[in-house]
Amino acid sequence: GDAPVRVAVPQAGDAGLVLLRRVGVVDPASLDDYRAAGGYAALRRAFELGPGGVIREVLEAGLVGRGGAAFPTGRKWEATARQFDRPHYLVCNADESEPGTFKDRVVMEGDPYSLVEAMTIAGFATGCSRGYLYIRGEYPRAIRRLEHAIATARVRGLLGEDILGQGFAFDIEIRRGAGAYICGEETAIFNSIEGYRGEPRSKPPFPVEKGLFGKPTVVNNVETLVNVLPILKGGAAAYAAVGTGGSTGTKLFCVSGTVRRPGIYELPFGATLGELLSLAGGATGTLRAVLLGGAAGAFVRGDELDIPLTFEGTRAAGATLGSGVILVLDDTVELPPFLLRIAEFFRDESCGQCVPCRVGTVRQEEALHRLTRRRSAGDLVVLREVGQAMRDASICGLGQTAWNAVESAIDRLGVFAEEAS
Ligand code: L3W
Ligand code: SF4
Repeated sequence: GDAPVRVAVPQAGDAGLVLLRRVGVVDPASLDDYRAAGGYAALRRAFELGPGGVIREVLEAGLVGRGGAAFPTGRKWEATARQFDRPHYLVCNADESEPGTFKDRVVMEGDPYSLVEAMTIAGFATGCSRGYLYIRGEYPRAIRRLEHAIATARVRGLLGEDILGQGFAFDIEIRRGAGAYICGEETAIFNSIEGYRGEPRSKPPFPVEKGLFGKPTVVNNVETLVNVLPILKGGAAAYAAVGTGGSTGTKLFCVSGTVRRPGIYELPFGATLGELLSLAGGATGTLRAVLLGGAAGAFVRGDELDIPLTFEGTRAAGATLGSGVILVLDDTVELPPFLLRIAEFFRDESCGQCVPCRVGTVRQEEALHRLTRRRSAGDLVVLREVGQAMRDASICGLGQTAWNAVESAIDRLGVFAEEAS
């Protein structure tokens, strides 16, 4: 809908804020405000460094993708930049559809020029003259603000044929999604932009070699791209000094569920789950569990609050940071219907292209339906076998992760435990 997202930033106005520092402070419609608050200094720095220098900074900063998979951004940029096949394309993945994820929306609504500037830098570094901003259609306010920002940047010489008189040509086109979760998968975006059904393609080849229109393509999430601004402004070393060795910089966390102060929190990587929950005021009742990483993620128990919120820390704890979802469940939440809702979501959003996922998501939902009514050890076996088949044999991340949350609820939270005996 068009309702504003509440941004709960306890340290608003703090020097600690990096990505959200302008959100709620500048007028998102004003390019002058954006420039007065440091906007376009990073693009100027990019022109000084040259494309290779920008990629080096991004590599040295240790930036990894914020869409959930944490792939090194600099490696992706380097791999695209060196492709001889032309043209190269840039795609910004703003199809923010992971349940419980609303961070990119806050950036796009509150600081739209930051994304325009960051996309321009990414295009410059990787040899693209055209960028597509693929945004979910359910974000009308973000779309309006980005349209305005792109049009203004064009008029002011910050997009177009000769950006800032540097001889670099780049422009951005907005494409809206139409409500399908699968269109957040990078190769489904390509099909959607090209006018085909939003179905994922098999990888490899990776987009860096054959992406949009079969050409070398960089695909980055909104949050990933805006991180390039502080990297260029402060330098890679200063950026990498924040966070941990494996997860540098700050992260936007989407805190929701039965929690006192839901919203977006920006913290350096390395804070623990417990520290973030304290900032958010704690669970409204007695904490039962937290779903980390969204519907494709995993549950952790209420007594596992010392998990560090880093990619490596959550992985070591058998969970995932994903796109930064922290969905809090207190003891008033009944878990079986919650799991059923997740299973319905995946069944509904499966594109149906491959059998393990098309059939597996239906079987998973059916088994959960039966388990919520009458517990049976046989249905737990069905769930596990179907889940493993989806994980091993699905084409894309949707099918591969559709069993993660259910599995963790069974193994970690002991849901349906009495039937396992
Ligand atoms: C070049 C190679 N590029 C991989 C690229 C690849 C892609 C990126 C990650 O997302 C995740 C899942 C959930 N040469 C490469 C290469 N790449 N190897 O790196 O690739 P991949 O395949 O690991 O993941 P993915 O399919 O892009 C799946 C997470 O998404 N998820 C979903 C979140 C949804 C949102 C949202 O709504 N905004 O983010 C939920 O957690 O964790 O790991 O670009 O091309 N050798
Ligand atoms: Fe489609 Fe599911 Fe196969 Fe992905 S795993 S291609 S969503 S059917």
